[in-house]
Amino acid sequence: MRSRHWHILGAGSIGSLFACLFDKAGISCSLLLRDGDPALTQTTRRIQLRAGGLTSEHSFPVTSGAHAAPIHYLLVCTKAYDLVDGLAGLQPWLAPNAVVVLLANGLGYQQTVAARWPQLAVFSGSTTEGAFREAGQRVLRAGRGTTWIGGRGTRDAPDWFSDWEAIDARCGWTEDIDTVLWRKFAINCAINPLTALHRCRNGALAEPGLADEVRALCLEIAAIGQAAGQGEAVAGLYRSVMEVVAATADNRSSMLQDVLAGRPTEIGFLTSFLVATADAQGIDATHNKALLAALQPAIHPVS
Ligand code: KPL
Repeated sequence: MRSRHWHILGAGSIGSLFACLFDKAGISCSLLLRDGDPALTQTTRRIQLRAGGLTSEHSFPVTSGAHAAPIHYLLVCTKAYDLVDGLAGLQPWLAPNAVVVLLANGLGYQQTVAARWPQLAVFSGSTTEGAFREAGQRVLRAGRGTTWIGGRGTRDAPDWFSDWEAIDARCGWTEDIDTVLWRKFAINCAINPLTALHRCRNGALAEPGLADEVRALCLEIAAIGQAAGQGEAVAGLYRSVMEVVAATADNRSSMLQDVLAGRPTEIGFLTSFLVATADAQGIDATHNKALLAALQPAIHPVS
């Protein structure tokens, strides 16, 4: 009999996917909404998961932090720019030593969380699962990926990780989550802003004109990574990026989806963080700075 109950903050496509995978594995979980969210008038949410031609239906309790307290196991799948505020809103309802797994794109918020909540057991994750919301609460699992979780200074997987091993997904524990996060960050820096700028699917980055831009960006990102002590994460970056481009050719990147939906983007936790890292190391970031400048009209459209 399992006794752990996971709360999921951020029921977008990835949060919904993991909620459904937990539910399928018999692991209890609920969806956390912020105080004042109009959806709190519902007590349950039904999510349909379409995967491999099959559709399954899942029903989850919907709750606010106050009603969920004390929260022992929290999975945060918000956008990077919502993560710190989301966690701050839940802070009063977290049990001392609560386990918090952060599964968002980008870099930068991890340091903020560690500095602000040193008492929490914070872990980070990185996933290449592909999911998107087809309509309403219907989520399509577009591609199976791998999810890595780890925490600084935690060599062996804690007991709670057995929940992740029980779900129908490739999940691994890593003692070097920083390298995993940096590698995904570098890949996202090469793909997401360019696809948002050119409003193209990932596959278009393999076409002649754009592939040269990707190569120039990768060279620069790799040099910045090297200078920041992340040589292992950026080794063979262009090849890795092109593999992801091929594997996700039909996808719209998350940043392009944000731009098309008129939402804020995660640029502050991708290219802006990269450029700040380059400046701190005294490394050239001409291509990424130009990309950041070119993107401004797309990410802050004048209405
Ligand atoms: O992680 C992604 C994203 O869009 O955020 C990639 C891997 C680029 C897939 O689209």
